[in-house]
Amino acid sequence: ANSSGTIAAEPAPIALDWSRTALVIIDMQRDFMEPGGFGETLGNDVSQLARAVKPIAAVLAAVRDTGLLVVHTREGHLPDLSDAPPAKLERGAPSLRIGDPGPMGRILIRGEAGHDIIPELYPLDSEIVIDKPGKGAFYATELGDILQKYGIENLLVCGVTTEVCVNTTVREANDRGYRCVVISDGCASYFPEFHEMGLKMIKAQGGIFGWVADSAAVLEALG
Ligand code: TIU
Repeated sequence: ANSSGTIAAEPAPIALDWSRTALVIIDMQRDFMEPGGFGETLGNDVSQLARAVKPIAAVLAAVRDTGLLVVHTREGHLPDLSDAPPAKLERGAPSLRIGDPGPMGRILIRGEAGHDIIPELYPLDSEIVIDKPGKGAFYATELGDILQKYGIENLLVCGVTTEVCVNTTVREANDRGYRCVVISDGCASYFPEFHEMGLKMIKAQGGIFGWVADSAAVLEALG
């Protein structure tokens, strides 16, 4: 495999040293992807997210071959909800909120079936899994320390949802000095128009938060 590559991204191509690049897969959890989870309790049509799975699986396979650092994130809370702010807990249908029992276990609680990553994208034991209480993957997690330890400067970012956890994480990463390339077809939203605008917001103004490229362009660069 090559040690570096150039991704045909927007607003401009970007050359990346793979040894300083990590793939970050955001919140590909059953709670967001499947009926009966947190996403659906918020009133969303979860079928909108399935389209991101195959592109992510293809990039994940290529990245594993090339030897990039792989980071998976999961949004969720401790069983006693001590890390969940009241302002987050009080939202959603009163009948089924964070911590309530659902068909996949307690909604958005660490250790429950719904909180886990979907089988198609399941982490290898050698990969990093970050549990996060918020939308951004840096807030109240060890992610920054881990990336620093591995000498990471660039992030390939994908997952769900485009305008919520993906955008929040990219904005956090941008302020911390990381170059972020968001994989367009490896992200999805419950709202197709938010997906489209969420990607535009990242690459507008000369790439104000980062770059956007589709999975084919990322695979091509990985060789
Ligand atoms: N609701 C929604 O679009 N997303 C979230 O609550 N979390 C993530 O995006 N992971």
